[in-house]
Amino acid sequence: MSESGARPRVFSGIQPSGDLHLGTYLGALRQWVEHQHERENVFCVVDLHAITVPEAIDPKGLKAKSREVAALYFASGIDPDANLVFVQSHVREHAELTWLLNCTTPLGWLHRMTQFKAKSDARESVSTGLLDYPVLQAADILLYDTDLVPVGEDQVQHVELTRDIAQRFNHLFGEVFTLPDATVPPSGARVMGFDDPDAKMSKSVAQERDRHAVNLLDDESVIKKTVMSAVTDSGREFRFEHAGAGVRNLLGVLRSLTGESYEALADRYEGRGYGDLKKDVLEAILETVRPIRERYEAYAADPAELDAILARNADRAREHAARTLKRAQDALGVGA
Ligand code: ATP
Ligand code: LTN
Repeated sequence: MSESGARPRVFSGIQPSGDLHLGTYLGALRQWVEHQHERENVFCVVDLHAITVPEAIDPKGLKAKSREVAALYFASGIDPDANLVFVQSHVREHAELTWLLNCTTPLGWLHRMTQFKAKSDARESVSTGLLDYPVLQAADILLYDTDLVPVGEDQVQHVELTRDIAQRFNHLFGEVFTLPDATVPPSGARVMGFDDPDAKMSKSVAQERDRHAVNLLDDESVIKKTVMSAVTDSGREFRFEHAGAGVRNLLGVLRSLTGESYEALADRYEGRGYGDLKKDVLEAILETVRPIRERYEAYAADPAELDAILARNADRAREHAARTLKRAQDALGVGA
């Protein structure tokens, strides 16, 4: 449990590597918001993770993107007075603990990460940072004595690796780190691409393909085109277990947005066409993103205020991070 003993401590983050989409909202942001007042939360914009791929390195654009992602955290309902929200690179301790953990983590563990395999297979040349990415993620989590890490399904392996890294360190050098657990939402943990329901909806793919994702800041006309052109088969099956991947994805999104069960949805659409399902998915998405977009505009209109909030929070985060880093340094015999 966290230092206070009362509320579990939470850490999670999203990379400023593109536009936040429905998958990021349902898999991560919404569960952060739902439980924010029961927990002590640290929500980070993980820009050091973003630069593990060269296309994210953009001196002017990346800082703006980090601000945009922070504003979207608040616009999605994260209360700025009740949570710590900051940009990862503003707290140097993240990079520094990563080095210490690099030196105590077996290289073979990193080669087993499925996300590294997927991302590196798609590239001719890969940075050292891309392989080391899960160690930076472990540093993020461990610096704040985190109990819970709310993420989508694709990140569970990284959180399990974080536990292994912490356990090994504690075993070899003394009890320094709290062991975290991943939490995955009951629905929406894996939203698939609307243009390719066999692959996870992803920010990077969305940059290349127009109809892949619904982005939280897309215009309504764009969202309409994306949802109405979602790939389905030509059948009429609405029972989740029997439907094709595209229809299962639409049913999953609708269930996640409305809270209705798959049985209720199958009954409702029986004898109807997939066009009706798409219209309802569209309506549910628009109702969700409209208020987010409105609140986002308010934050975007005052970048100086946003920067001030992020700077204050980074100062507070640094205090906690520095204490943990000191414990790790002392355990290894480095540092002043
Ligand atoms: P990239 O394509 O740049 O790797 P991404 O779209 O996968 O990005 P991340 O920043 O890696 O997004 O993920 C942020 C959070 O959102 C993580 O907790 C992740 O598990 C969750 N998430 C991302 N995509 C989805 C998805 N399609 N369905 C459910 N959760 C998702
Ligand atoms: N790797 C994660 C982003 C991330 C993260 C974290 C999530 C970086 N550090 C710590 C949870 C906890 C991703 O790509 N979604």
